[in-house]
Amino acid sequence: MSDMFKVQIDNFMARIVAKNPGESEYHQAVKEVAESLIPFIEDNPQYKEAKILDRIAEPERVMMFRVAWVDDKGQIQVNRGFRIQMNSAIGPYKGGLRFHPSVNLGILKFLAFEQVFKNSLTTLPMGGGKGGSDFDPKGKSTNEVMRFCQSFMTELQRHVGPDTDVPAGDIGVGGREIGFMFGQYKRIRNEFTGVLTGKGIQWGGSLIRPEATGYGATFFLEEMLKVKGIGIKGKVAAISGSGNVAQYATQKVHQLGGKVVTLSDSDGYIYDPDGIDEEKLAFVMELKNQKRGRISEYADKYKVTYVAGKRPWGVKCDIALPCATQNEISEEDAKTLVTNGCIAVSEGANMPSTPEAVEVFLKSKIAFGPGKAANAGGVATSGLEMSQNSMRLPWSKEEVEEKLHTIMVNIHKTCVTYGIEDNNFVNYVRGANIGGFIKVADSMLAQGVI
Ligand code: NDP
Ligand code: 2IT
Repeated sequence: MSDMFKVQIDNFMARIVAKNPGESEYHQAVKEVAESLIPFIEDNPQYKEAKILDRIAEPERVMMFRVAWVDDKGQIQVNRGFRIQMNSAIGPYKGGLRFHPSVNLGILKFLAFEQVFKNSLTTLPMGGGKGGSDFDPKGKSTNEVMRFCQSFMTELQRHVGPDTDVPAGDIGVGGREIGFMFGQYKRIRNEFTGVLTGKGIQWGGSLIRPEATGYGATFFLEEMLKVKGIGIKGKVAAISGSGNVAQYATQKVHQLGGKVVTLSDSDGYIYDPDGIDEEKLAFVMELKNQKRGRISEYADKYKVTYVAGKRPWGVKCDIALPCATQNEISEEDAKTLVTNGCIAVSEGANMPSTPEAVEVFLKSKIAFGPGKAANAGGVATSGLEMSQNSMRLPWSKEEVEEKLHTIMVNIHKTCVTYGIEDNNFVNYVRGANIGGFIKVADSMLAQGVI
């Protein structure tokens, strides 16, 4: 990159850091995008004159609110709730809700920012948003989770709606929490609408939405491998996490003939050299989604290795799908993966690779699919859920999976269009950032200075 661009990026980032102090994840996400976009904007001065990059990095609106609730012991608990309405240029704000003790403004702003580009890449009419709370669902009873969700939605309902802002799940928010929040919204507003996605199938949900993020990340991986003339069949996969995204990535990799040998949670990882098949995955799903236990119990049950306090990136693999959380692949981890022969990384999680790890992947020319492209299948299928809610007609499993597959193939094509470099190397980071940017930027131009 030329010195001129480096100076422009540094100046832009100095403004971002000064305006958003202490929000390190937000700085990280914006910098990655700025590095792709500043050279592109130089060639497309209409965006520069309209200060699109400065505008896109400033949320349209941020809500922060108190969420008080009563625990099972009768004690009052106080959490903080958030909703970031980042960009509505191409549709109502759309993006998940995260419940995790680490949640803060900077983390949700990074997620909302990435969501703007991701949602644009899906080709569906969805703006970008994100929200959540520092509430920790671990160790809470179902009644406590319900009371928290009801209190959270009592405030959030003022800010959302099917044509305004449509939240969904993320870490710590799955079908159970969406149900409690939907119930409270309906009760307060007296409206049965598509205000949330990820709903239960009997009350407005879409088939394949639970599967969509993990399936989509695997379809994206498949497309990246196709460029190299290979498939998933016979490949050994390391997957992190053991929640929604990890579970369905495991299922799809297995269905396509790959062998998933690791899963993890925040306490450690399991290594199963024989691979995680449908039966073992059913055990994981019951363990995680019903019993809400720890992944170490898999090692007890199937007599395999459990490594406490570590991530799975030291395990030899051909392909890697990080599906837990941000910054879970360090520079060292990335070097280990590449040295061990890993040829492709598809990010099921949002920003799981540190900037240093991304650099290692790009330099070593392995196929690296960044989250805003690779995990867009989740929100894309949320978009399909919104369509079905508007029509009041559901689609079949096959129809939704086919649409999801087509969307992922097209996102891959967009990334190739804008990310192709010398010797046919595809820089998916640049491809996703520019490919996601153009539609949002052009819509902002058309809608005037707002
Ligand atoms: P879940 O809550 O279902 O699962 C999260 C998994 O990641 C759990 O195994 C959890 O372990 C682990 N994890 C969470 N935080 C940490 C941490 N700080 N360190 C180590 N492990 C951690 O969430 P999802 O599967 O829905 O989300 C996973 C990732 O995918 C997130 O980055 C999310 O933003 C992203 N994503 C999700 C989409 C969706 O549709 N759900 C769509 C697109 C992206 P533990 O149980 O111990 O906390
Ligand atoms: O990060 C994400 O894309 C999600 N958590 C899914 C968002 C959605 O609205 O389905």
